[in-house]
Amino acid sequence: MIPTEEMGLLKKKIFEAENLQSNLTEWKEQLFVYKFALDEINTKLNILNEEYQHIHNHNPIEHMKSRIKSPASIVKKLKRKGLDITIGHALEHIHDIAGVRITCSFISDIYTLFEAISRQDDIEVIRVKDYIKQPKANGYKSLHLIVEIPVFLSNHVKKVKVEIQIRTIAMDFWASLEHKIYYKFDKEIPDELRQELKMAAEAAHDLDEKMKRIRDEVDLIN
Ligand code: 0O2
Repeated sequence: MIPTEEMGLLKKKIFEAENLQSNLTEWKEQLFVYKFALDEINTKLNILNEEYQHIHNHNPIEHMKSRIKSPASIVKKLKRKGLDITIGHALEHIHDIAGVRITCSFISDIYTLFEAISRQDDIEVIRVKDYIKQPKANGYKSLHLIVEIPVFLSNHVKKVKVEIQIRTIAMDFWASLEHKIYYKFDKEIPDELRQELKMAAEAAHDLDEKMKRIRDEVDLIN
């Protein structure tokens, strides 16, 4: 025979588990639509890339990777923003639940893509953060767009936000390493390493400039 107090605790735990399960099911249902938004954006970007290849004999996109943020990362970001953990807050305040990262060879490709994306009638660019023109203090560079795209479901149309990060290969190389170091040192990068990263960001920028000059010279020959 289980004592009344223990029985009460057990019932509470079962209630919490059932609640968590139903929350998780609701989260999964709400997040499902972000996959469709990513499918649409990926198709649009592939079309742009192939069209440029066809017309200009040049691919603005070197590499493209998309992902849906995991519920655990969404919860972490909500906590970081000091918000209660609800699906409503996630949908309203987390703009990178669906994310695409594009790497380009040249800085000019980044703005070519930005303009082409902005010209599409069914995409609304709702926020632009240009960390290339205004890099972050640590040296981070990238162009971030938050766009909204309509997803046509069986009985309604849903506007879904997608974050698009566009950067050169050199910027991406830097950002991947900095991201690893940031988490390895639990977000407190030692000063010396911070300085080295800053210098590496400048070297990455120099490389981008040098590659552009070489390409321009080759274009003059052809
Ligand atoms: P993680 O770990 O990559 O998932 P917002 O509420 O949208 O205004 P947010 O999301 O911080 O605030 O906007 P921002 O500045 O556009 O940054 C979004 C993403 O850009 C980050 O996602 C990173 O992926 C990347 N990013 C921004 N700053 C840096 C940086 O200094 N170094 C590196 N390596 N990446 C950066 P998350 O979810 O914050 O992080």
